[in-house]
Amino acid sequence: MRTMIDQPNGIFPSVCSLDCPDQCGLLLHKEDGKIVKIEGDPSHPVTQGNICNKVRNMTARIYDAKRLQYPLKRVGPKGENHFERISWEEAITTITSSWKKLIAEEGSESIMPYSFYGNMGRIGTEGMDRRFFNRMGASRLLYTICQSAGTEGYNYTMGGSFGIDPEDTVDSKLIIMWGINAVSTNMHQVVLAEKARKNGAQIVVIDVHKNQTGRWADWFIPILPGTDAALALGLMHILFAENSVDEDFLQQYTVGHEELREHVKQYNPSVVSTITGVPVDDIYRLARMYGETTPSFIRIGNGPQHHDNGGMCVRTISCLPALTGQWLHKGGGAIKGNGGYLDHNAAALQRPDLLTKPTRQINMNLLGSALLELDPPIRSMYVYNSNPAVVAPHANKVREGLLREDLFTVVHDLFLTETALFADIVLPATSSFENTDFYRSYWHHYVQIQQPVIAPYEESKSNVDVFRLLAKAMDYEEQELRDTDEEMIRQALDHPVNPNLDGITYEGLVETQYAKARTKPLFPGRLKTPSGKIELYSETLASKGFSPLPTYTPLVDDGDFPFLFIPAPNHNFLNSTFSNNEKHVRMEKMPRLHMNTADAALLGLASGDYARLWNERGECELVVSVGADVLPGVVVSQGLWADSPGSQVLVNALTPDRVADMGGGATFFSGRVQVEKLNSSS
Ligand SMILES: Nc1nc2c(c(=O)[nH]1)N[C@H]1C(S)=C(S)[C@@H](COP(=O)(O)OP(=O)(O)OC[C@H]3O[C@@H](n4cnc5c(=O)[nH]c(N)nc54)[C@H](O)[C@@H]3O)O[C@H]1N2
Ligand SMILES: Nc1nc2c(c(=O)[nH]1)N[C@H]1C(S)=C(S)[C@@H](COP(=O)(O)OP(=O)(O)OC[C@H]3O[C@@H](n4cnc5c(=O)[nH]c(N)nc54)[C@H](O)[C@@H]3O)O[C@H]1N2
Ligand code: SF4
Ligand SMILES: [Mo]
Repeated sequence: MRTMIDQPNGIFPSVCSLDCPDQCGLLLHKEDGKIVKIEGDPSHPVTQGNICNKVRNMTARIYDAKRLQYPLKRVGPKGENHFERISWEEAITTITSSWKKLIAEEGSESIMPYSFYGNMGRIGTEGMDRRFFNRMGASRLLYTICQSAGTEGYNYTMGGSFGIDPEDTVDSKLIIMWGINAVSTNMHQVVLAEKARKNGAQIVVIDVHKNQTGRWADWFIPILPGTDAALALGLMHILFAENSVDEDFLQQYTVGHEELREHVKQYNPSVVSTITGVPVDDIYRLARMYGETTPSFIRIGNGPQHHDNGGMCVRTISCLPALTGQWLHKGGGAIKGNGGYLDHNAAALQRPDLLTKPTRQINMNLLGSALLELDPPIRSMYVYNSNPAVVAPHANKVREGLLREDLFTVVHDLFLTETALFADIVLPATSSFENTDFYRSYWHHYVQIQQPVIAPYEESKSNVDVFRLLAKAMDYEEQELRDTDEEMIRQALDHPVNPNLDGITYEGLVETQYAKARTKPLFPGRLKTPSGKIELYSETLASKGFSPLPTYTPLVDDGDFPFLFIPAPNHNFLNSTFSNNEKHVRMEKMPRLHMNTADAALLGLASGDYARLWNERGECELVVSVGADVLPGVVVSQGLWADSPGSQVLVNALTPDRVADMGGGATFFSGRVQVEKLNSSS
């Protein structure tokens, strides 16, 4: 059969592999064997041919002259970009002989994988890699950097990552974007909300920064960072006090509503206003709007959960739709994440049974401490699908760890990332358009497939191919370490306990490119919580030492610095991806620090000035943008910018590596900083 690779010209279906809820259908235009244009696939039911600028310009990344072409080995000091070309054979032999020696001398737990979702394809991110490291008995990474606090919090209320079908949100009459910069990070939710708006829906945005999403709202509500749980409790206070709750729904589908009614009496609007910075009148206005409007929809973003109290915060917000019985109405309810609907057979894909005895688990948010303080130490780290030197919190500590001479580091990536500069061996990775994999969105309900459209770039190899090679060189004989891509996809999709996937097969996906899971609304129905109902009161939380009822807890004291620092994502990068591609950097211009006019005046700062930010963890320098987009006492940056020695744009140098209340989550947005004007001469 003629594959897409064999056809030098044509238009071929594809899927966006980036870590983005939208998971767009794509069409790749090929001329003379090269991708010349990327556009949206108009036949995709949710994304309907619209894609973001990042990916429309992605050909520039795929064929960027800086892309890695062949394996490299380090020939000078760590971190200083002295590398020499080597063959794949030499690379694999160097890695596996080092690992064999380490396993014999210090045990397999001295080796640690580090990865995330730079490519969301499942066999490449949680397939052959997991099989390999399970077979080895390596230390295990806890994948906590993104949404784990909020996911755990939401689960206590709702029993899993289940919200409403986003396609139904066109019917919503009130849409609250709560801590999500959807214009940049979930653009098709914005398209759907626009359709709802045409039918009369109001759009409210609650955020610490009036960014592009705040500007798009009908009503923007600025809030102090880390205080959203208090606002949600204040809304509940008013809803109960004014009898705007749906008693029938509470009776039938929730547990703990009587306890909650009593509990929220303490969160009266004036108390809540003092905590959140939201005026009392606005708290009433929002509560009444919410109490009176059906169907209403809350899109819960990642912002509020990247805080010390993030788990409980999301747990609290997710109680709101139950109070007014929204889940029974099409277009009513909430979405935090919808991953639960599309659960594939993770055990068949990852093969945890290959791990013969449990090994230590390492929270990826504590990478710096893991590299510097663990005993027995990590002696080798294998990084793929991620760029921890830039994206991980407390970056200076991470880099100090990466500099250890006795740490053998391998980085597999498409580019010589900031992390790769610390590597002993660098391996070139294929782009997703060169691979076979399957994809499942964590927002819409479609499973999609990627088949290779172009041949591997130069000597690059996919994650799965590299792990097959490593397994062979380690003399691991198991068949599951030799399975083909196709076999692995079949194993993952064969998941009898998730009937939503019934009928979704490898053949079907090859034929149709995408398939919608057989999902149905959550209500009427039984949730996967212990009671089967929405748990406004959670015994499970109580048993873990938390308040069983939704509660506001202030952020952890992060020292005596005057500003809370929110280093959020930006529009034209995806985490650190694209930060090294000229076109995307040009679109984003420069890293800025948004600051309130009153604060700037006290510091003698004006828009365009350089400011130095610092705390006990590190420092960075950003160009100030002064205005009313943030409240006093808050400073916001956007984007994880590429850094080189002396560039001082590493925002994660300032972020704390404390873990959140739940899920071992990251607390990127709970750090404090000092800000000062930089002399133009420095
Ligand atoms: N363009 C683009 N798209 C992306 C990404 C990207 O880097 N760039 N990253 C992808 C990934 S991995 C993820 S996880 C998602 C994340 O996308 P989102 O869910 O949008 O999460 P964030 O952008 O982290 O933060 C959302 C908003 O929360 C605000 N915020 C911070 N703290 C608080 C708070 O205490 N309360 C409230 N109410 N708001 C707060 C920030 O100002 C920001 O506007 O986006 C994905 N899509
Ligand atoms: N300050 C601050 N820090 C943050 C955040 C924030 O909001 N603020 N957001 C956090 C969040 S939500 C997340 S999810 C993390 C994300 O952090 P990461 O997962 O590290 O995301 P990226 O920076 O996009 O890096 C992905 C890397 O994978 C590589 N890659 C892509 N495809 C493949 C492949 O097929 N194989 C291999 N081997 N490599 C591939 C890319 O080239 C890129 O270098 O960052 C976190 N860091
Ligand atoms: S990054 Fe998101 S919006 Fe852009 S093409 Fe990919 S899935 Fe679509
Ligand atoms: Mo993320």
